[in-house]
Amino acid sequence: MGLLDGKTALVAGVANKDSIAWAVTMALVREGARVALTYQNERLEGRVRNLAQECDPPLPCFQMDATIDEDVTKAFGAIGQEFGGKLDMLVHSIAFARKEDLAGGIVETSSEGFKLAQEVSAYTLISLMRGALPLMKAAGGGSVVTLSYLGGERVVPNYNVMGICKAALESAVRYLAWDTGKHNIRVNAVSAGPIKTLAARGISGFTTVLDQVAAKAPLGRNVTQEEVGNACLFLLSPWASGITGEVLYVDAGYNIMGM
Ligand code: NAD
Ligand code: 0WE
Repeated sequence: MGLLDGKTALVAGVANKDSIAWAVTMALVREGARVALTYQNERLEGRVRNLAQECDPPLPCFQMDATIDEDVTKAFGAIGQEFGGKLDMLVHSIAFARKEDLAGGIVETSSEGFKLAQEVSAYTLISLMRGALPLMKAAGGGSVVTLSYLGGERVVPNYNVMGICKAALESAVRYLAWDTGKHNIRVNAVSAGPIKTLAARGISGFTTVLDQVAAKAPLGRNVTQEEVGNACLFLLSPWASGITGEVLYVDAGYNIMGM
């Protein structure tokens, strides 16, 4: 008996086995959910399909660049087919900014770099929810989770334009929660502590960020993808039926500290 037996989920944002989205997928599968994955492009297809094949039964995978409306429409069409027109859960685990915008002065941020980061990292939550809405209405409701980071509300040096994106994302969570609550859809964010994933590998000084958290957090360590996955599972599950528009910290307690 799983917590999510018979429920359906779409997870967007798996790049490899280190992805937070993959840890969420594993938690959902463990609890009996039927999970479909979307991958950004052909470059990631092989890796994502290999991971999906390791599951029993293998997970269906669909290509979707979340910034391309046609991809989103097609992917949700395919997911509707796969799951009999109903979707209970959606996971948005997508972010991107140009590398040059994740270092140096925020004053130097170009309009193009800003727009790109906002479109990919914040607007896509809205696009994906638009795609999911008819399927969640058909299911009688749903639950949506996105991934955020403390840099959206406090200054984390070099997080820069991504911090502004996460502030927009967390605000979008509240507005979307308000907008879709009437359909029994809940929308929440998990604010994760730093984790060494593909998205973190490109960042110089990331090891310093990890060490700072381990030194200052109440738990005296960093968090794992699995811990973030389990918190997402909770918010997606009926145990969180009274929670919407919320940001839940999974950061070993780091955010509570004043020094
Ligand atoms: P990751 O690189 O594994 O995941 C990022 C994903 O975004 C990739 O799968 C990539 O394909 C996808 N993506 C980017 N642009 C896309 C587009 N146009 N269309 C579709 N997909 C696109 O790294 P991750 O650390 O697992 O990141 C997942 C989420 O977690 C991000 O929102 C990130 O900001 C957030 N987060 C990460 C950390 C961390 O320290 N790793 C901490 C807090 C929050
Ligand atoms: O959200 C993120 C990182 C997202 C990200 C990562 C990259 C690296 C490769 C977005 N765009 C890109 N673009 C690339 O070209 N995190 C929460 C992880 C992260 O990134 C930081 C952090 C933390 C934590 C950057 C500076 C300081 C701390």
